[in-house]
Amino acid sequence: MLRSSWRSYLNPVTCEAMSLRETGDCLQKMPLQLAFLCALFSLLLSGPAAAASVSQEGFKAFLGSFRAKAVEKGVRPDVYDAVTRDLTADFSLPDLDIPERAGKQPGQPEFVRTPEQYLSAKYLGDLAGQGRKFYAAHKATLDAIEKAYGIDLHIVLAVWGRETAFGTSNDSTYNALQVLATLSYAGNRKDLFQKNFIYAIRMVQDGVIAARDMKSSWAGAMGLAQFMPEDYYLHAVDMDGDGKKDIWHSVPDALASLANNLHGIGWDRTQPWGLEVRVPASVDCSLGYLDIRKPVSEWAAMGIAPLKGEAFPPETLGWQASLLQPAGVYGPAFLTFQNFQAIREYNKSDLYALFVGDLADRIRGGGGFMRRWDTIVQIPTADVEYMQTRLAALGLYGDTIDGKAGGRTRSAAGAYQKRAGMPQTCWPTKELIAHLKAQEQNAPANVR
Ligand SMILES: [Ca+2]
Repeated sequence: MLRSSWRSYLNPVTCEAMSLRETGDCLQKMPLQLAFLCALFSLLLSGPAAAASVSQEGFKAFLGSFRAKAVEKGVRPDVYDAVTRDLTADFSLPDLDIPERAGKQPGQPEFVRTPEQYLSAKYLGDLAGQGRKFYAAHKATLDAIEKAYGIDLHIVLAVWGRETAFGTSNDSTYNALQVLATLSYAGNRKDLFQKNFIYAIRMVQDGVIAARDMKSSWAGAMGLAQFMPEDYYLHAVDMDGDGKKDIWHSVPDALASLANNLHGIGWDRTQPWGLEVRVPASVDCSLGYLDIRKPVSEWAAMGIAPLKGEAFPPETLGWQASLLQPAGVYGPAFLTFQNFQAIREYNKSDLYALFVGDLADRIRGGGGFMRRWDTIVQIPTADVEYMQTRLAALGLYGDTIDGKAGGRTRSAAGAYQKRAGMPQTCWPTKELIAHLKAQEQNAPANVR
């Protein structure tokens, strides 16, 4: 889906668990191999040649050469010229592909947020309170939206709460045209931003909004629902009937646009997103990965049981479910169903989907996790990357080296622990890192 591809557009490089509002944190880090390649590249180019890579003059030249492409996509030449005449590049933006910066990467954060921090019970509780008030204030609109788009309005509200705290914190301090033009010229994902730069100019041309009023996030996301210009053309709707699709000021328009965007994600109204469960120590935690799906009855046969109630309700036994342990054995565990996958279609992150699912439950009056998070001794990001690199070398891990303990990483850690006869945690621990280091020392050269 276009939306999810945007939401998670950086995931292959750096960020497994991230929404638009979190990209700033995430972008501070760059994979070691990439940083190394960039540094090597800079060295090869040696000095002045590399340093001349981006400039305001270069930006102007880019705008000149990009004109034909924009016109080919339906932008009128006079509109293009008017919009770009006084544009300057903003080289202070994150995520720019600038060789000068490669040698001076600020480095990665030493630690990433733990699941407990990401899923802060206090923040979720506060947002749920806002969400309930919001629901009461806009009940008629929300009911109409639910009817029109067939998506659970609590999920729509929860996504909105997650993205912008119900429109109260959307960080729109930039101008969309300036940031999209800059990222089109010097960003790490030029294709994505060039497409949206053209859509942004189209918005001016179509009279949607004046160029000076196109306030956005640093990445060009606009309005109450933080839509990219392309999202606007694909999903924006006029819910309040004033003839305009106003995602900036109209709550009904913004909410309906979001619901329209979520419409295609495959929500099953007969199922919850998941259930919190207890997992006996005998269960191999490396099975706790989204791609491993089994009927609830099979999980139950392993001794997994719901935390609320004695046993799984009979109607759930045939549902396909995945085991999710966001902090390995050190915190709450869940069986997740199809709707969890649906939320991940919007943003491919387990923690994001868990946040949205729980927030929706809390707005509905339930939610919250029963099992507490254990205190986790945080492993530095560099050590998690080392672990991922070693697990990859050992054939246990095939995903990005990103220093984050995502589902594949946790599962691979558990698989290694099982193979090594260690207690399974499915979470990076000092003991696991030490074991991997010793293993590397002792291994024959061909498996290092
Ligand atoms: Ca409207």
